[in-house]
Amino acid sequence: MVSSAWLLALLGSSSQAYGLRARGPAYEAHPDRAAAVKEAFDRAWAGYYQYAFPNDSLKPISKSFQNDRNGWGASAIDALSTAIIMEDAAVIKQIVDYIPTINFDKSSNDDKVSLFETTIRYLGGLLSAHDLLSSGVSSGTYGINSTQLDAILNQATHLADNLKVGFDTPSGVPINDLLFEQPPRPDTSLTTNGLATIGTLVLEWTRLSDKTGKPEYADLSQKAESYLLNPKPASGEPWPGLLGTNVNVSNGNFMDSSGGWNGGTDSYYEYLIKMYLYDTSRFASYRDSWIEAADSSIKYLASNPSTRPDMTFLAAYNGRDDLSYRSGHLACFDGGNFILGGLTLDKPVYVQFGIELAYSCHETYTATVTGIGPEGFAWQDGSAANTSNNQPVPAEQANFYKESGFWITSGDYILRPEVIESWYYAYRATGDSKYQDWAWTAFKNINATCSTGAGFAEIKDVNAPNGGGFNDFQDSFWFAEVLKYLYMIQSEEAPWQVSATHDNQYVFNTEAHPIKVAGSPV
Ligand SMILES: *[C@@H]1O[C@H](CO)[C@@H](O)[C@H](O)[C@H]1NC(C)=O
Ligand SMILES: *[C@@H]1O[C@H](CO)[C@@H](O)[C@H](O)[C@H]1NC(C)=O
Ligand SMILES: *[C@@H]1O[C@H](CO)[C@@H](O)[C@H](O)[C@H]1NC(C)=O
Ligand SMILES: *[C@@H]1O[C@H](CO)[C@@H](O)[C@H](O)[C@H]1NC(C)=O
Ligand SMILES: CC(=O)N[C@H]1CO[C@H](CO)[C@@H](O)[C@@H]1O
Repeated sequence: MVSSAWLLALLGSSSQAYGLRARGPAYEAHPDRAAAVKEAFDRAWAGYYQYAFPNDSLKPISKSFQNDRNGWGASAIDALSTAIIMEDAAVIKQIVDYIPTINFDKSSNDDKVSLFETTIRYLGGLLSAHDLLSSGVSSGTYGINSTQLDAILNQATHLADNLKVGFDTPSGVPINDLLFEQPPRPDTSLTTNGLATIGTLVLEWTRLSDKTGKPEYADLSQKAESYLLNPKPASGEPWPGLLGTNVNVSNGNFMDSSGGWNGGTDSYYEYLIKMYLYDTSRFASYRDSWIEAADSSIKYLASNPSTRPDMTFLAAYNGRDDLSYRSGHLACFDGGNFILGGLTLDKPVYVQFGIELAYSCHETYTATVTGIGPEGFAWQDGSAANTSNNQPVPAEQANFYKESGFWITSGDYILRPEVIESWYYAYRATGDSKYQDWAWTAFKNINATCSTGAGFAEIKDVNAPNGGGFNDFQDSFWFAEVLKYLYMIQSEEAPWQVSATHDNQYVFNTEAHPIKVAGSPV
């Protein structure tokens, strides 16, 4: 028999941190706040349902619609996993009834179909809904029968069968833009594809294979990914694990040395660690690439603004010698991804670094008149060695930069999630209620500034009173991501909540759709 003293000694020897980690942080739900976020979701949904459904997106001010995602009801599919997490039975029923009627053989206005956007929003949304609704947690709750469940997976499969022509290139690196006249075909006038649009397919396409038992979807996406995991030529990998942006679809070679954690490259890095979380046994090499990228980022890209050494952002690069100190709202997912990596790999150094990034993105919110962070910003690196790469501070923002540690290069806010997403991971890692408070304040500010007409609209200038006016558009990721992270950070424990103790049952795709993990929980 093993004595408890012996067991304690064993645990103690594998570091005190292990004991803390095994127990995990304590969380405290705020049902009142969660209910207020759900009110916002229901209001946005009601506007969309009345004026835009089953078109893609609501134009909240003119109370009309826009088909910006091929006319398959992007907002409906993007809203479904959030409605399930919020237990919003009426909305779930509306969307589940609609899914079998979607015609994935035809794109509205014959618009080109983006392999990447369609994968993360539609394929991810359908697979996530199927995972959630067929799990023990949700089954039966909403009166959804097996015919309806099958229709969700059949539509996902049908969509992928139309999309898979994108991979029909000499290398297997896909072409992103597809023409959906039947039969579908890739736009072969395109000869390159980008790091993020190639490297942010593998979770959804692998999940589809794992659910259907048909290996071809996983094989196609993993073949494409193989060129990213083993980049060629050497100039395509300026630092270990940090890659260029554009890839030649004929031979899979990188064509440049520029990148970072910004739009165009970002979610390639995000998915490396998420694939390992999805299945540790199949995706260990993805983990290794993530570790290389994370270590290189900490070593070579971490930058403290000259006026605010307490803040840390990641620089962008064009080769090793040309760093540029600019970032934006999109890149602010990076904190959350470092935190997830640290939790998954038991490396507190990554969690700590992610928390610094999440804090710094928070400072982009608190600095502005609306309390909402801008789309794009820049700074000067504080270390004397790097002054030659520093851009001049715009004169009219000199005082702002002195106080805030960044200046605004693009002042709009388009209902993006990433800053709040990183606070969600910071909260799950630490249990620190500060992050719930940050998210609640951000929600109240977004709700106060962006509520208009039949829903929520983008604003033109986060640093002007009332946001400086609206753009008449509510993107589908408002439903999929912003409202979901705002809700989950305040809500009760549930199987989809991110775990700090190696028992994640779901992993979130880049559109915040929870995908059921396939391997043993890590
Ligand atoms: C968009 O909505 C309009 C008006 O309700 C409807 O006539 C049209 O069929 C919808 N388009 C699609 C792609 O569903
Ligand atoms: C499943 O539910 C749908 C929608 O309520 C209904 O139309 C259909 O008849 C049901 N099918 C079965 C086999 O119960
Ligand atoms: C892409 O690779 C092909 C095959 O090696 C080559 O012929 C072509 O010139 C390359 N394209 C560019 C733009 O470098
Ligand atoms: C959000 O905005 C709506 C509409 O303006 C308002 O009724 C509601 O009270 C707001 N919620 C919070 C928490 O401020
Ligand atoms: C983020 C950044 O620019 N870091 C660089 C600052 O300068 C030193 C010395 O030249 C470089 O090693 C860092 O990469």
